[in-house]
Amino acid sequence: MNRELETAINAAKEAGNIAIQTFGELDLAKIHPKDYKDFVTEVDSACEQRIASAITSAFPDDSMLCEEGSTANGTSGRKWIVDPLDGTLNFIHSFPVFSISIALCDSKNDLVTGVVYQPVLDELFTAEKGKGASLNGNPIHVSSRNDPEHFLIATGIPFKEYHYLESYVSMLKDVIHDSAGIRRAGSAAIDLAYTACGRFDAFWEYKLFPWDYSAGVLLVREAGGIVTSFSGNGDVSAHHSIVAGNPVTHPLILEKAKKHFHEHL
Ligand code: 2AM
Ligand code: CA
Repeated sequence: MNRELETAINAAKEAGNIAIQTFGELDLAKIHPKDYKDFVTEVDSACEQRIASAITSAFPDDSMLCEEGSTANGTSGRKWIVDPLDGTLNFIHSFPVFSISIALCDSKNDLVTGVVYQPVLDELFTAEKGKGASLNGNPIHVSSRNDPEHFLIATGIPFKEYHYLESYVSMLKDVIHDSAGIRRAGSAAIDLAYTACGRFDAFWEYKLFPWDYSAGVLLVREAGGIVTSFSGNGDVSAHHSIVAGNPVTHPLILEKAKKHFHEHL
């Protein structure tokens, strides 16, 4: 294991421990509105501080982008992308689905390291470019399901921007017909990690941020899956839209994304 992955794992576990200590007992005073229907808690900030200081002390020349505003402008050309708590609304409501997501891009902007940690289950998903993906040290692969009747598909439901709601609902109807069930877990990093290990057969969501998806995108790709934007581009940063799946489900969901979201792409 290289030093980058080791640093990311240690930071994610430390942040996970901070989150677990408050989970289920969060004081209302510690929740602050960030934006319309978007919240940040003092736990998000404490996790972010811990991760940011671990990364900057190990790699002082690297840049960093964190959801809650911590930044570093290093000279190495490499960039860490951090979501200290993905699934904050779940965390606030004591719904035990949230994660810590840490990714590293190299100087060519390629994802090279990804860690998603789900502290409630002590599940650590890791990936290194070209070396595969693992869950708690054991190799993982995307599902091999190829029959829509068996597909369990994850998504993120729009929660504050409504101009694409009709497109989303028509796509949802379409996917309902071609799957056994749909799940909305509330943490995109977990949706992608679960797609990487085959629990979910695919995942789609429109309008995410790099900290929500970067580590998870590497996990899915290193687990043998395919990830693109809704327009089929491997560079998902164009619309921050994600379609992830195995070699059978990805094209199926991508076709529906193109059909229903064409006016937004
Ligand atoms: P966050 O908890 O880090 O903000 C998927 O829908 C993503 O949107 C989640 O990973 C979540 O990341 C973010 N999000 C922000 N506000 C949300 C809300 N009100 N409901 C659902 N997801 C929200
Ligand atoms: Ca977050």
